[in-house]
Amino acid sequence: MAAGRCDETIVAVITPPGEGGIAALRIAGKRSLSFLESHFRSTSEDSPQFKPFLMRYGHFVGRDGNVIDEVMAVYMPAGRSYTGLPQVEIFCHGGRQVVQLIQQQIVNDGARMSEPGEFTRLAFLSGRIDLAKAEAVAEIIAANTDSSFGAAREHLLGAYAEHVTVLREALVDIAAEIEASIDFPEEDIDAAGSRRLVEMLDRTIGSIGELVESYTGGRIIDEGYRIAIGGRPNAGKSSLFNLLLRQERALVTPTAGTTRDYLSEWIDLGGFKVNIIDTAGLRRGGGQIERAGQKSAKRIIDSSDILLWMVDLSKKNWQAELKADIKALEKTAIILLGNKIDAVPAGAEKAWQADSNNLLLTSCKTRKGIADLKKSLIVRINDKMPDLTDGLVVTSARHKQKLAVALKALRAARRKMAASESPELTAFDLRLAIGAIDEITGRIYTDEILGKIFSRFCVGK
Ligand SMILES: Nc1nc2c(ncn2[C@@H]2O[C@H](COP(=O)(O)OP(=O)(O)OP(=O)(O)O)[C@@H](O)[C@H]2O)c(=O)[nH]1
Ligand SMILES: [Mg+2]
Repeated sequence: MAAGRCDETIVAVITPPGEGGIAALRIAGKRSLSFLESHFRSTSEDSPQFKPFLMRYGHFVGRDGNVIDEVMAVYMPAGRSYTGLPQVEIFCHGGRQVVQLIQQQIVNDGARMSEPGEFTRLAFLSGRIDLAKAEAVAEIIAANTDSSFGAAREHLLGAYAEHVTVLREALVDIAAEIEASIDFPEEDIDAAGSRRLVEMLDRTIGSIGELVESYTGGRIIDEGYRIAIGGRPNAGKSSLFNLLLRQERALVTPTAGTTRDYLSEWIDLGGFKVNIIDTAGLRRGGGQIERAGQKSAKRIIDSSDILLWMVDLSKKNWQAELKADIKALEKTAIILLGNKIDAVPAGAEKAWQADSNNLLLTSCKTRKGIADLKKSLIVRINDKMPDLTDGLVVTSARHKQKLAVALKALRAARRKMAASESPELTAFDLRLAIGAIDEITGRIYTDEILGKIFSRFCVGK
């Protein structure tokens, strides 16, 4: 696909599938304007030619001479379009058939249907945007909470890429000075000079370290905060799941062992994307299906950001059960919920309150404690968040990995400088770090990297 890309003209519908007021198609490549002009008929008498960026109204006419739809169309010249190539956009009525017919005409003329993310890939390859910004385009399309939108917007506006570029320049400066001392040993770096280099390197290591750390929150923004609901059968897990979802999603019955498989749903909690998973109740015994459900429940609990462990306070032996369960769970991020508080005699919960500070009393029946639980979850998520206002949060696992590689190399360089090892070795580590950073902005890339990134896009972006 890479070969011949420059000569091809590609087309895609850039609005979502289905019916809508308006749909849009984009054509990019050398022949885009001629494709448009061969189908466009102005309904007034003005010139048949398109001027850049001037939206025109007219008819889109098929090869057979029949009008397909009334459209608005615009032409953007090379270097001044989204892709950087000559580009055309056609706005027609948002009917499935209309859109398909227009697209088919352009394909019949010789255009190829675009692949997912191909327009943005072209924008990157034509040098119009860097790779971090291309990824931010995918992020902003996928953003459906306050926090993910905020981070994506800052990435798109470029504060993050700029910060990374500044860090890269600092490293290039340091490397250049060290390399000069290799090439011209008579210009050896003096004591003051090497102190200055070490300080610069320390500052850069600090900044990259902060970026790596911001990924704890960044991952939550991108992938969502994972909340697992666990507990013995019949504790009220599915009831809580439904309450948090505000819909009767999971089956709730008085029979222990109702939930066999796990259920996973997404909600917006305080502007954060949250993944809530209702699991099968954990207990010894049960049938084959129940045991399989419990196995997956353990896995979900282990990989969650927080476990809500529900305890049925109306059960006589809950204290002994809880003690044994906590020991077996080996999970530290946990909130204990003493549930069914409506069904126990007043004062009976005292034993519970003495236990620990990570606990709440709830009733899924009367909704007591549910608002407090939500508040405490939001506080916990916020605690993991870096400062989102400056946009310097790493939300991409790919970037985090490259930054970690850079950080490791820089720490090695720092050790070598401190030990006055040969400058060749230090310079080598610095170049490694610069290379890792270049993969973030796309200064260095392979088709494989691009393939991975752009396959996450939708067709038409
Ligand atoms: N009185 C009272 N009953 C509750 C409360 N929460 C849940 N229940 C009841 O307890 C029973 C079990 O509730 P579920 O939500 O199905 O419990 P579960 O933990 O999902 O159970 P399994 O899926 O079988 O592990 C149902 O009859 C619920 O109506 C509560 O706060 N108070
Ligand atoms: Mg259940």
